Amino acid sequence: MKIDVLTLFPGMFAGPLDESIVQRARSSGVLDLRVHNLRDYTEDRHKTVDDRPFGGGPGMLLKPEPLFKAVQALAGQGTRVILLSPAGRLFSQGIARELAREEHLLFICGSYEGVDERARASLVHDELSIGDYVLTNGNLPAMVIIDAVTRLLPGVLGDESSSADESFSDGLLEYPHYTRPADFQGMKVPEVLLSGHHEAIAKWRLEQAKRRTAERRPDLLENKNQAG
Ligand code: 4HQ
Repeated sequence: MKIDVLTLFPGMFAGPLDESIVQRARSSGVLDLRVHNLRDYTEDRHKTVDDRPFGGGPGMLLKPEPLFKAVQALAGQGTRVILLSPAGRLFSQGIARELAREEHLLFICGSYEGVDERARASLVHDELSIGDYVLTNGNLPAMVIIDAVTRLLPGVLGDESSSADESFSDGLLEYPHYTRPADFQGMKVPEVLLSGHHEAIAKWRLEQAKRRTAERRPDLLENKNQAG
């Protein structure tokens, strides 16, 4: 998969996407990730990317010209252009699965108050939000989505940690996990997990996952068939 990112702060992406599983996906060639500075697509002497809103009001907006130029340069036929915005569809595991099937994603990370409406309407296929709170820009949301999508790409996760166990408990919260020692300061690991009885273990885990979900996130049980 190819992912391009358009941002005013390319430095924010060094670190989170240079470590761990995402880095492995990149070195193995499964993910081709490129971060671009929107300022490189300006044509004026001052490299202006933002301006004040017509009609007044607080903050600044990303100007249309650099956005049009950048998207024209970076997007092709098979590109899905995504804008990060609190006004977007709420990102979910289902959307992560959808995006993992695309060949090319282009993320536009807005800053300040957002982007000029003409750029949004003409260039953007999909607006996504990572939650109902206000961040300083779209960089962290883009990184969150890239992370969630990358781990779904074929060959990125090993067999052990992969989707098999995830689909078994699809839409449920995780069951409780234990590692050694079997007795830590008198706190014991549930007997069934030490039994070697795989069927009983699977049954116990599913029950625990359902109980936790009912207690903590009953909304997940109600939406189970729609959301995924
Ligand atoms: N912002 N989910 C404002 C977000 C956000 C979110 C990104 C802040 C866009 C202009 N994006 N800028 N929450 O709060 O995606």
